[in-house]
Amino acid sequence: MSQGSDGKGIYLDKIFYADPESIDPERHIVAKYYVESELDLKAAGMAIATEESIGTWTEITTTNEWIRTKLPAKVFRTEGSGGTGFVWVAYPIDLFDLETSGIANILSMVAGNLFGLSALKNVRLVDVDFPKEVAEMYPGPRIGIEGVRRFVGTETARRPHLGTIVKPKVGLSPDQTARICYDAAIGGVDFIKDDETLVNQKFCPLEDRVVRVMEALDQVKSETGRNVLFAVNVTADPENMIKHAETAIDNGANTLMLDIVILGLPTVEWFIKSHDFHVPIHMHRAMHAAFTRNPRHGISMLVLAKVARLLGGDQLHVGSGAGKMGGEEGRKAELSEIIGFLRSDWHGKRKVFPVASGGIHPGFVPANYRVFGNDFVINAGGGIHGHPMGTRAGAAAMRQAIDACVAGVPLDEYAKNHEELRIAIERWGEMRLSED
Ligand code: CAP
Ligand code: MG
Repeated sequence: MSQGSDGKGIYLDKIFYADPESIDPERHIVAKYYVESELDLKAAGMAIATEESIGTWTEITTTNEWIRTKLPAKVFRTEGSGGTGFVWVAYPIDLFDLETSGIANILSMVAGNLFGLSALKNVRLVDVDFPKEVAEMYPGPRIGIEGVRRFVGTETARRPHLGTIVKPKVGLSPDQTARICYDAAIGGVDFIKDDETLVNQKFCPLEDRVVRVMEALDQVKSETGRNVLFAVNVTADPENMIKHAETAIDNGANTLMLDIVILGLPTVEWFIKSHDFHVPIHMHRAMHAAFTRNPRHGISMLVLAKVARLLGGDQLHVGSGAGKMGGEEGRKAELSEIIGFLRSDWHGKRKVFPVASGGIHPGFVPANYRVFGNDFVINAGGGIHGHPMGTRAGAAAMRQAIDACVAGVPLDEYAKNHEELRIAIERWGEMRLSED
């Protein structure tokens, strides 16, 4: 046992270590971390367990027997060699104030001070398992994949949903926005969203925008019979967020969008738990890359996805199999794990629609389809509104690319009889897939 004399602030006590058999997964939140340290893995894990439960850098004279026996987090498993690898830390449920501090209190421990510990050169929270007792405190998605599909009418023919982000992302008036939404919807999109940067700017007030866009989508419904979702971004401080959401819903909005990282997860928890607007919640993840991007440090997207599902997201941006913000080879396995999680049976919660977004155009659809399969939303902003023939043709080209994938026909083959797709491929090219 050392007591902080090494200048790294390490205090190790055997109470922060346990045999795996002694950990009851129903009585603990279990976090898996990747660490790089000069300490061996067990000690590195104990440093996390100490800091994030009852301890600090030295022994404490005020620690009583109950605290020492009931509340320490414990390392119970390591994998790797030297100081590099994975450690599993179990946090007893009794540590947490689940009723009145919820996700804030959980994150303050499993994802708190540990990222700054000098003893750890790098540390990444890669996964978290919540026991039933914690999961039951959260609604999970109220609508889920099936509810969204029911609204759009794709429960049986389970093709991917096509989404768009109105572009330019900011600067358009409500009328201009509505016209673009009409064209996109007529062209074949199922889902339209505000950009994460658009809320209630003077050039495009939220109320007017919702009124105009919903009129346009009603028009589409009367012409085609199709229901199209429009996600209104209500991201703001809590007071304004509620005002924006009520205004949106009162004017017919059928989806609400939250920038969940920017808002902070406890705000998302409060918003969803205390208000049921009876519409899907679309979760944008802007700012996530500040902590998800470095594979050796930070917090994984899988962890964010687990929390987002607990809190009640119906659709969540997860990155793409190919596009401007995804598709790196090393990240494919991680992406598949996240997609698998969102669509798995989990604590009885509804399933979340994974959303691929960022720099997507028709030429990238097959690469994304290969990773996601049928149950996902594929978004294109520039890849629709930048089509040389305009938004309507851009949406049609994306739908044709999706239809080609579902039919198992190569894109260039399908493009021979589909002009919009052919022109999109001429404009932006096509990503050829390897045979694996
Ligand atoms: C896509 C997008 C999204 C990003 C977010 C944008 O537009 O709306 O914010 O996809 O990325 O403004 O860039 P484009 P992620 O289709 O025009 O690129 O889903 O990876 O968090
Ligand atoms: Mg955006």
